[in-house]
Amino acid sequence: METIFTEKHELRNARTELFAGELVEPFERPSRAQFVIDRVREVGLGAVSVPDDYGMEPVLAVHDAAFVKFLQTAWDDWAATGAKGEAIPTCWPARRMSARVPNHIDGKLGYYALASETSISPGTWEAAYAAAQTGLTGAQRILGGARAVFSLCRPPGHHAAQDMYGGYCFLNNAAIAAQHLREHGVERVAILDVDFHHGNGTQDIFYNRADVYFASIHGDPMEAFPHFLGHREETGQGAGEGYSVNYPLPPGTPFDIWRSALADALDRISRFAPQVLIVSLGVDTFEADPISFFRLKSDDFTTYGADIAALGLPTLFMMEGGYAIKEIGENTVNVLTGFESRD
Ligand code: Q9C
Ligand code: ZN
Repeated sequence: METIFTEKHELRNARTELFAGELVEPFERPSRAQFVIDRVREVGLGAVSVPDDYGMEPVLAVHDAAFVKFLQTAWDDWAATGAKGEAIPTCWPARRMSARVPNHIDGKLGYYALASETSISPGTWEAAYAAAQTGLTGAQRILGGARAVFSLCRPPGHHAAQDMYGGYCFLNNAAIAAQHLREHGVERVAILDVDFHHGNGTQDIFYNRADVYFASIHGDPMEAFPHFLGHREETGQGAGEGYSVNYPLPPGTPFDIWRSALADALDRISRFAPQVLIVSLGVDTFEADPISFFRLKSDDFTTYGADIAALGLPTLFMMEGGYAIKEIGENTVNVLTGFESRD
């Protein structure tokens, strides 16, 4: 399996994350991608290639133009205020307030952020753009006939919506890849989100569409981030009714329960009959993940990689979360080698 990867991810290197009332070193840090690419090379997964550049058009096919402009200029606007730290929102358009986009960067941050843990730092836009191109290049390989590709995207994307960033995400890499596939002759795309957290951004982007199926297995939002989306009742809207499915699971969920949810999701995806499957691959379901509460062990990742391969679909794996840094390489690559063992 080919891996798409660029060192430009290192441009996303925030110094701060607001966590438990303190500014800490971000969980979503450059060494994550380094451990994953090291493991890809160690097991000899396949060629490692740098992404091609598809420009802004595929990004703007998913994201709001003013939101993208905000991401491009946020750091400079913030720095121009003389702020000493990184850009963190401190106010939001809460219930019954105006939906107008403010001029001042403090107002813009609150307007476009869905959470406050994700500090904007210099280089954030450049890294987010490179991650989107990493996903697009993977999608292009699938269009060229590849059975499976791994886009090692960083920063991740599944919390980013059409006009929102947060949860360590800025551009929705999986949604951008899915839309690109749709615009290049692929009629039906399924996105399977196995990250511990609900893929709120991806679900929102495709919620009223019947051409992109979305399935997510995640910590119950009553107990876990992003808290405000990912309930079982969310199944799509309008033309998209029946084209989203959610499996919120409780704290302490072990692999056998998680795997039953996966089996149901794979069954529904199979009945949707997509031409391509995108896997939003977060390995924060691992038992030792520092911010999550499922109990998957390293071997379980191999097992479910094979489960996914049994669908027999061209499959684009895209990196999302996973914060047990020491094991992130093994766990991620186990999914990919598990897939290939059944392929
Ligand atoms: N107390 C991804 O995995 N904060 N994003 C969690 C826990 C945000 C995760 C707080 C977690 C974002 C891509
Ligand atoms: Zn996650």
